[in-house]
Amino acid sequence: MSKIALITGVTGQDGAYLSEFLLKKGYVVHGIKRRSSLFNTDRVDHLYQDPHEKNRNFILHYGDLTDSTNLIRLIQEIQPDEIYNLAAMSHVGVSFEIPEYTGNADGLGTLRILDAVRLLGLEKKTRIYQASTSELYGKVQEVPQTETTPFYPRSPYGVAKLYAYWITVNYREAYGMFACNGILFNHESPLRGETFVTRKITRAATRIALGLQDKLYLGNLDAQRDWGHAKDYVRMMWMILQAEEPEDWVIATGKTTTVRDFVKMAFGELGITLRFEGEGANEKAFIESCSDSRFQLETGREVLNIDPNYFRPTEVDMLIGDASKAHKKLGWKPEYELQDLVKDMMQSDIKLMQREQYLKGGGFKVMNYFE
Ligand code: NDP
Ligand code: GDR
Repeated sequence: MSKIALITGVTGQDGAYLSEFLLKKGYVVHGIKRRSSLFNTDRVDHLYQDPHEKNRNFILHYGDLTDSTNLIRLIQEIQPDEIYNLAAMSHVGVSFEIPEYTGNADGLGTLRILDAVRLLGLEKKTRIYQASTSELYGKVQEVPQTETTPFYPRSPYGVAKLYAYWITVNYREAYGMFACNGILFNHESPLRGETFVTRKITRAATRIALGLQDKLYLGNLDAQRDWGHAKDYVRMMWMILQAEEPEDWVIATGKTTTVRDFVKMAFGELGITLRFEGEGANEKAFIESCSDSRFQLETGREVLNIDPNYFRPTEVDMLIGDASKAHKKLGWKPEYELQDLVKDMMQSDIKLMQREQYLKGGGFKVMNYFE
C-alpha cells in the first residue's frame, strides 16, 4: 500500500519540490491549494492529473489554513499518514503590513491542523511536519544557531511562527503525537517567489543584461543569510518524519553570505563585475566590466540603488545554522553549495528572460488585459 501524504502550501516553492520528491518515493500526494482569481498552480502544473483519471496519485483540493471546517473535512477524507504543513504567508517584510492575517494563517493555522488530527483520533497514525524557520532566532543571541539557541523573533511572521513552533511541541508532549519542527534556514531555487531577495536579484541581473530592466532596487545589503537549495531541504523534511522519534531539527548549510555578495555572485555568473560605492541608503553599484559578448553593457552604468522602503522596521542581521544534529542522527548532507544554487537560479532566469526578450522583439507583449 502506498503511503498517503497531505501537503499544505503545495503551490509554493517547497510544496512543488516536496510533491515531486514524494511521488518519486511512491506516495499518493494530496495538496491543499487556495482559491485564487487566476490560476496559481504554475509550479505543480507538470504534475497535474485530470480529475476524471482513475488511480490518480496527485490530487489537489481547495482549502485554507484559516478555515478549520475545511481542514477537518479534508483530513477526515484523506486519512493521511503524513502531513507537511508548508502553507504560510511566508514573506517577512509583508508580515509587517498584514500582521493579523499572518498570525491567523501561520500561527493559528498550525493549531488547526494539529487539533484536526487530534479531534479525528488520528494522533497515533498521522505524522506532522511543521515548517519552522530560522526567523525564530531573530536578534542574534548565539552563533551559529542550533536547536538549543534561544528564540527572539523580529517580525509578525517570526512571532506567528514562534506560536506554531511551540504549539507543535505542546501537542507532541500533551497527546503523544509524532509532530516535529524543521527549523529551516533560507532555501532558494529557480522556483523561489520573485519578491524574495535572491530571486529578485537573479531576475534583475538577467533582465538588466538583456536590456529588459534598467536598475535593481534593494534594501539592506548587509543582512547575512545561510542560503541552501530547496531540493536539499525538502529531502530533509521527509527524513524528519521517517526518524524513530519525533524531534525538532535545524537544517542549514553552516555558511553565511551578505546580500551584497549574493548580488556580486549573480552578476558574476553573466561575466559582469560590479563596483559598489557609498554607504547605507546612498550605496550604489556600477558596471565595472563585462566579459560576455552576448551583452551590450556600458561600463560605468549605474545598475543598483537602495530603496529605503525595503528596509524592515526590525531586521534580522545575521543567520548561520549548525545542522550537526541532522548530519549525525539522520545522515543528512546538502548536495548544493551556494555557487551551485546561484548558477541554477541564473541559468533558469536567463532562459525565462530570453523568452521575454524574444517575445518583445517579435512585437508581442506580456499579457495585459486592458491593452
Ligand atoms: P511560498 O511562499 O513559496 O509558499 C507558501 C504556500 O502557502 C503557497 O502555496 C501559498 O499559496 C500557501 N498559502 C499561503 N497562505 C495560505 C493560507 N492561508 N491557506 C493555505 N495556503 C496558504 O513558501 P516556501 O515554499 O518558500 O516555504 C514553505 C514553508 O516553509 C512556509 O511555511 C515558510 O514560512 C517556511 N519556511 C520557508 C523557508 C524558505 O527559505 N523558503 C525557510 C524556513 C521556513 P499561494 O501559492 O496561493 O500563494
Ligand atoms: P527572509 O528572506 O526575510 O530571510 O525570509 P528575504 O529574501 O525576503 O530577505 C533576506 C534578506 O534580504 C534583505 N533584503 C531584501 N529582501 C527582500 N525581500 N527584498 C529586497 O529588496 C531586499 N533588500 C534587502 C532583507 O531585509 C533580509 O535581511 C525568508 C522567507 O522564505 C521566510 O519564509 C523564511 O522563514 C526565512 O527566509 C528563513
